[in-house]
Amino acid sequence: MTKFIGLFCCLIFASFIQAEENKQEDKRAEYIRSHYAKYEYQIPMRDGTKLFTAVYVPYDKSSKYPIMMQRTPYRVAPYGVDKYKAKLGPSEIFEEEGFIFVFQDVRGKFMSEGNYVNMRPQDAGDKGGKAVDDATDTYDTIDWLVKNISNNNGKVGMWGTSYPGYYTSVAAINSHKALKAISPQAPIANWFYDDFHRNGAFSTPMAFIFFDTFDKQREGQFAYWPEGMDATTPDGYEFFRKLGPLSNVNKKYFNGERPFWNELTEHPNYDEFWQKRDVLQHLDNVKPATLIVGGWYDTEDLYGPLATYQKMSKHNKKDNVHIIMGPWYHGQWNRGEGDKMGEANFGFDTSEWFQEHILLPFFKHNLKGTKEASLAKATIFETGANRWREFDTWPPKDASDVTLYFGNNEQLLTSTDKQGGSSDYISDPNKPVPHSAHTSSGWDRPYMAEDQRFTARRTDVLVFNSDVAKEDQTIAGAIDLNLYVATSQSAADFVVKLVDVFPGMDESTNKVDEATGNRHELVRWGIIRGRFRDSMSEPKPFEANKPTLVNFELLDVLHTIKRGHKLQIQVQSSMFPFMDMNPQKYVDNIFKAKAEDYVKAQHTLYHSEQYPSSISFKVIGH
Ligand code: PG9
Repeated sequence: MTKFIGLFCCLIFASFIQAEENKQEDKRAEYIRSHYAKYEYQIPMRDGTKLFTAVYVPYDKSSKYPIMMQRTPYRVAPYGVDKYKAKLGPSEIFEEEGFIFVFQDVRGKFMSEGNYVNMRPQDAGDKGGKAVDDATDTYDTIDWLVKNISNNNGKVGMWGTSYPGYYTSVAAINSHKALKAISPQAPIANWFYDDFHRNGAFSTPMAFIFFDTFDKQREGQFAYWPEGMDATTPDGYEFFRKLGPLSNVNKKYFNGERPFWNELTEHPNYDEFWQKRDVLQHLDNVKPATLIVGGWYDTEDLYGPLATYQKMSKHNKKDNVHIIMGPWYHGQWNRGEGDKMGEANFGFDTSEWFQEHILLPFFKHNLKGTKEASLAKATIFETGANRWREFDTWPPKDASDVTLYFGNNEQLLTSTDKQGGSSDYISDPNKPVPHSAHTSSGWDRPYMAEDQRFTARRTDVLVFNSDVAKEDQTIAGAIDLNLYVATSQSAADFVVKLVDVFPGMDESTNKVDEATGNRHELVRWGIIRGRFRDSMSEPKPFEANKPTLVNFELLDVLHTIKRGHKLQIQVQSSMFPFMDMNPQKYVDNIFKAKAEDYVKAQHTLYHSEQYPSSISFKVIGH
């Protein structure tokens, strides 16, 4: 009975919270309606194509306002001048501060005319000609807005997350002179490294779920989002295992009717198709002030912000490019509380801190000319220690090198193992290592900081531990992996995870730590499809049982392994269903592999003097 009363109280409490949240949302909507007038335009581009654009203008005319624009392939709904968005800025403090907010459907999507091209190659050249791409569309739109929207102050800012983050980077190519500030947030930089590709491995759930609706072909303009197929189970592991080889996606579900899915499967290697879609090659001359935003736990676009920052900051003379990396999942900085990521706890609302102290001051300074505190080159959240740090380069220059070698008895050593040895495991495509202990569609987020005890205890996962740290050790930047491996077959993936192992006892109370004792918290993971070990464009098989060097990198971290903790490395050959399963028998194109190509294999990791597998990283002081 008490159980039922407890449950009843919980339900009442939950509906009370929901009612409070709804009230808050209604208040926001009311605020926006009473402070902004909405207009809709079809803005003509240089080739005559018209792009649908919604504009929200402050009623207040006591001063002129800058424009904050977002271009999106995800639609600018709701449509109709009487229908308002529930949110105009990255957060409500932008709406209160006052900007002219502009949202545009990109060429060929929803209510805009023209043809849509996924990650369209940006090849129209400089802005004088008649050729069009997304950069010229941005230029033409800005030109029209500053000339036609009343009470604007002639300055434009752009922001967007993910695909809209990519369109924000694109705006910097031969940019319009009115574009003064951009914030590409989790921008896609290169679709062979972001979202569904990772060093040649493929995220079936992401691509499958996304392209089911996004890639549905329809004629003309339309306001609604197409319907997707119904899920048949909440369990992605089950669903994607039953799906079988990737060639079944068209046979069982897409029926050949998702054009970009088809293109993707025709281009399994990093060929010209993908190379043309690498926006980084165009980012050498970025004029607007730039603030790149990324999340350490972004399972979709972590490569994008880091690579965009490296490219923009190295190749531009002006010191106008900044980055912030927080403890966030995809977009959490604009919509979540940013105090937790699954089981990891950061102690305070890092998203609110970012909006107030970084993002709004950045746009106000560059668009309204206010004298805000100057922004560090790199503002980076240090996980483990849970605090913000500022650097004048990222990764920090002032750092020392550490190399740890894999050794016998599950050890990580500071020198090569004199005893010599190797560790092996059987990788079975019929029973791949799950990417999470929890059930999801296969495309989830909190797994990025999940407790890894569920994999440490499997026989197909190798585990190596450092000694217990005697003092705090802060790892900064990317982690280099040098793995000497062999397989009994001709193809293999290697997944490496960097894990922070918490002590069992709380050092302040000398008691067992019930909450976090012995937690194995995931800090970073990465994968390489072994065929791409020497080149992403020219794959090749492994020679069976021959020790072979595989080099790759785990993307950057800023993480402190605290005194009393251990650094753990796990090595495995699947991360399912988030990553597709390698057949383990070499075939030219895995998208066309057959069921019989998926075979069990024994994989070996060497840790001897002759084949000294190792990891290297940089550590910084406090
Ligand atoms: N980068 C995200 C995405 C693109 C394509 C597939 C899946 C995810 C995004 O725009 O959210």
